[in-house]
Amino acid sequence: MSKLKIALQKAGRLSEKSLVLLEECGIKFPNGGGKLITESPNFPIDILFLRDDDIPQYVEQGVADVGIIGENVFLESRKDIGIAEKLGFSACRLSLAVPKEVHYTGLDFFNHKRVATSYPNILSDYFQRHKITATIEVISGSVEISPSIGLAEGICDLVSSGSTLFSNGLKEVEKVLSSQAVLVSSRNLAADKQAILAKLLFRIRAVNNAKENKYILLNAPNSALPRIEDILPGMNSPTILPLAKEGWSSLHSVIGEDKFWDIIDELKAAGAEGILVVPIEKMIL
Ligand code: PRT
Ligand code: ZN
Repeated sequence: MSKLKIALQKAGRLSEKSLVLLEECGIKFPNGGGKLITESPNFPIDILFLRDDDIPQYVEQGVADVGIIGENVFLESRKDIGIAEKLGFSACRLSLAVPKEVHYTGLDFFNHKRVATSYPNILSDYFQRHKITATIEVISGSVEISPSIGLAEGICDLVSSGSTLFSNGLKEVEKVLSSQAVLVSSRNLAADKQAILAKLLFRIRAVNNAKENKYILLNAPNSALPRIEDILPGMNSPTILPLAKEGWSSLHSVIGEDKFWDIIDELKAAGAEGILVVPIEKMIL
């Protein structure tokens, strides 16, 4: 039987979270032990451990069928592969930054300046779109020290908390790209591999939908139910069960994690009591 080959980052920021996602999808695999390839005993998948920068090429060439990388690596690679799913973890942004003492008034600052980056393709597209003429100095690491050693007037690098920029005396001035981990896929998968990928995607979506939602249970007087049902934008209509207490019901529904605190206040105001919010492990839509 054919198997799907998935490429994951061997050691880095995406490694652990990629493996956790597969585990949450019920896919088991032996403890790597430094091996470059390992097979799952309970799902038709082989895992290849690679450097993230090599993954787009391997997927394009069919050495791997799918892979997990940052959107930044996907776009920079310019390989002919597709994004099958955005995965929601390892979020960061690719930003332009300049020394903090610079009086920055807009993108024009970069005209005829040197900008150091490991993302020359993304940056040159960005400058072209914004009609900026700058020299891009390509370096592969420690981009943030370039201004202080006189290599460039600005940098374009990944930022998450901003503390690396801060501790190097730089300030973020423009966001070039928002990025997160994505599942990339070859454009020519055989039908049997496509079927395995569909199964994998079904599981990934169930896991990620669950993370974005909470299960909510509450008690309310029957007179308050119509108002409460309006407040709760559940998957379907909520489940309502009568309580032993005369004229009261228990209501169960699903709410988005992001709306949670706003909705709680409205529910209390509408007469809800004993509100319980619990995590959902898997959610099939
Ligand atoms: O060895 P290999 O080539 O496989 O790994 P790598 O060193 O190229 O990549 P790695 O493990 O550092 O990052 C993998 C992916 O994680 C990136 O391609 C991004 O999609 C994502 N990611 C998320 C980040 C960050 N957040 C991040 N903060 N990648 C890098 N950084 C670095 C950034 O380059 C800068 O040096 O962290 C520093 C900034 O962080 P803050 O928190 O100080 O702003
Ligand atoms: Zn890398």
